[in-house]
Amino acid sequence: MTQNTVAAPDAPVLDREETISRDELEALQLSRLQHTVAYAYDRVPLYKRKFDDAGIHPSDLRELSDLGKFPFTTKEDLRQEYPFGMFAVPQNEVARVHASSGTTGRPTVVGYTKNDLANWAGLVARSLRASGVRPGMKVHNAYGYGLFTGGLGAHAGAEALGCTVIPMSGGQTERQIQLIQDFKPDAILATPTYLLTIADAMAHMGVDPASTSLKYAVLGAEPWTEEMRHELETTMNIKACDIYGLSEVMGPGVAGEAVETQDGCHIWEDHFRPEIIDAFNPVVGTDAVLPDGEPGELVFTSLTKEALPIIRYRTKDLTRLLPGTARPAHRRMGRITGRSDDMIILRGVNLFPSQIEEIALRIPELSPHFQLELTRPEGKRMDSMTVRIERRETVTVEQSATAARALQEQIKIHVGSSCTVDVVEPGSLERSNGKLRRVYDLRPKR
Ligand code: DLL
Repeated sequence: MTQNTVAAPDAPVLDREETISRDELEALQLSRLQHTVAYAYDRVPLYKRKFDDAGIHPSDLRELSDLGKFPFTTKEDLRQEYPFGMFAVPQNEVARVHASSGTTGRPTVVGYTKNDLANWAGLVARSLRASGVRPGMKVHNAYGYGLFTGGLGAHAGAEALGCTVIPMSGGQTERQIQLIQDFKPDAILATPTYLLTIADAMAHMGVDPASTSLKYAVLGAEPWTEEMRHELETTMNIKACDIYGLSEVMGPGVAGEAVETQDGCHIWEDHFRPEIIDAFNPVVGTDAVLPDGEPGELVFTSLTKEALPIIRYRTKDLTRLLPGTARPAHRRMGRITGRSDDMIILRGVNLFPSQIEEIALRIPELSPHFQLELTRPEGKRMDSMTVRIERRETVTVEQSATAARALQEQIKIHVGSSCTVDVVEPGSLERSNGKLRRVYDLRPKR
């Protein structure tokens, strides 16, 4: 258990949709879903083509489970329709666009009508409130502003909630720290690894990270673990909650975590219908939809979006659906273990960086700063992995050698892979400015 001295926030007034019964919610989902599939079919040529090819018509959607008969949408579809081919409204009704950074190929472009922006802000406000943020609080927003949905999405949500927003964006860490000390914000919005960068830089500047005015952090945009939550909560004396989302479906605020339970993000099911499918089944059809509780790939259908309705979007995020708790009608998602396309296959063993984070943070001598390097040594047919990880400042080189052996053993036991562990000097690995790159794959391309 994490110990900290942050008091529970006052009980908030919730949206009506947060408190409705599951039956009421499903009735709302069905009517919104029927509208959305018909709307997408009528207005977006790609959907008409795909539905016709699959021999399915919007009128075939009579109950929620019929959704499984409709074709999936992928990132590739959005790329092919670049830039605006998937928009369902004329350009003059598009109030804003965002785009993914797209390290390879074309970026994916997403659009919002005024109503979409209002719904988005409302859902981010709902997520922040669930995570302990209250009207009147000062909110330091360190998600990057610009085409990325994090900065402006979180900004609008915090404003809609009635907070005072400090629009910092990512980077310029020393300045962020100065302003945290001067403006005394109650909450911070950032990626978990960027908050770690801030905490680390505070310590170097002689500022005790546990002594700031910050009480709540709402962290997302990349995978993180319970061990990382514990690390951040204890070093900063805050309550840290998760927030999930993706541009293609909306942006941050598709799902948010409640501070009183801290047991995973509630998917806001009045706006999105989630499904879990068998990600590794090569022939994905209706039979690929898995029951709640089973791990697989998360798929979303939007229920209210106007500019970019999205039908059965394959997120590539791996998780499972769990029953609602703090918001009983809204199912939760388990922590994202990783993305199906980020999975490392090392000599036949599947692994995700989050597994290494989980194991490493249980070894007190090791810090949360690590990278994974994958290589294929010359003349060898086998790949190898090096975990490069910083030791804690207080730990000697001798102590870290024992820790390295412990990490190597634990990875072998829990993941099943042999690897090399290289414990490096504190401060020597690159720090995060937003979404952190953990994996450096230097293997020759096949
Ligand atoms: O990262 C939206 C966002 C901004 C969410 C700020 C939360 C906070 P994209 O850039 O489109 O959008 O990236 C979406 O990031 O498919 C996941 O793989 C990952 N991701 C987002 N939130 C989480 C999270 C934003 N809480 C992709 N845990 C998604 C794990 C997350 N992964």
